[in-house]
Amino acid sequence: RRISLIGAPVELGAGLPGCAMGPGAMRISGLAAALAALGHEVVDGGDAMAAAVSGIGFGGNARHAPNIAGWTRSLEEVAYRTLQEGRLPIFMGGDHALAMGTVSGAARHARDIGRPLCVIWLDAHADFNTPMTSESGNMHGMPVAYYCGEPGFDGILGDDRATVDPANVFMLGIRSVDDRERQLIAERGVQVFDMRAIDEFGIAAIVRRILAHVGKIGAMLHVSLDVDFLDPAIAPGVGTTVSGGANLREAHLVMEMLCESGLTTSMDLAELNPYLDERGKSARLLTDLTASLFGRKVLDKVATLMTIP
Ligand code: DIR
Ligand code: MN
Ligand code: MN
Ligand code: MN
Repeated sequence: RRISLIGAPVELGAGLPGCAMGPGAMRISGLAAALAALGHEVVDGGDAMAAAVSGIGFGGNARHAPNIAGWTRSLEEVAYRTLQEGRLPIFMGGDHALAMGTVSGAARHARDIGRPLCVIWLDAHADFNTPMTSESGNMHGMPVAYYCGEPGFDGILGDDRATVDPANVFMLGIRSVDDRERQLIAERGVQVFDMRAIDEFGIAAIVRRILAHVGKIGAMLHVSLDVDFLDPAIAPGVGTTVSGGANLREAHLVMEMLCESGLTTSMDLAELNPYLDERGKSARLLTDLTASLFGRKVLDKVATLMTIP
């Protein structure tokens, strides 16, 4: 595949500084080389840039709205343009507010070509707050609400912006949701598979059904991976750790199943905070997981039980 790596050093969406160093850490961890070794054509497009949008201010609680509005406009355009050129963008974050732009741009491209866009949201959090519901005011807790078209974010992109149907958003790994956020995701019909669902049904059964749906409706697929989807024991480099996350094998299994499906058309690697990481541990894991998604595997063929006589 033709892959573009794009740095998205957004950090004012999070409560703590440090995510702006994420793209640098991902480059040092060897992401480009790992993907090239799998036979992909990889171009590192450098870091995107953004200018704050003056005069942006919402009602309610949204810290650094002018900065995040600028990033949303910039990344929306980069995502749209990259997909239009027939390339697969991987955004190296940057906090998760980056997805306000990346998913919106992917949605615009999908709308242009008459296909729906599905999103697989791998995260401890639902990120479905709006400026009206947020307790923290941190905009990395709002991207899903934004790209699903919730009101309260006026003036970032035009009124004709492309949005995602909440029924096409599949959340996995969720284990921390605010009260008003919980109400909103239920009302909008977001498909939430929390850690309890993963424990009970197994992550493979869930992912298999999601991918069957995506294939059936002929959708494009954006995969957004927040470091805190992973258990803090394997991925400490994030500002909002929540215990009880996905383990190493569950995370790789999701990636391997995504790989086999061939459905992924764009991706975010979000919330890596190298200042909080343990000597590059989380950055290396993100690189390994991305490599799994793009073809690294243990065997050439998936083993089946039927091979035992
Ligand atoms: C919390 C935490 N729901 C908030 N959110 C996120 O601030 O809105 N932490 N995204 O990573
Ligand atoms: Mn997130
Ligand atoms: Mn999170
Ligand atoms: Mn977060």
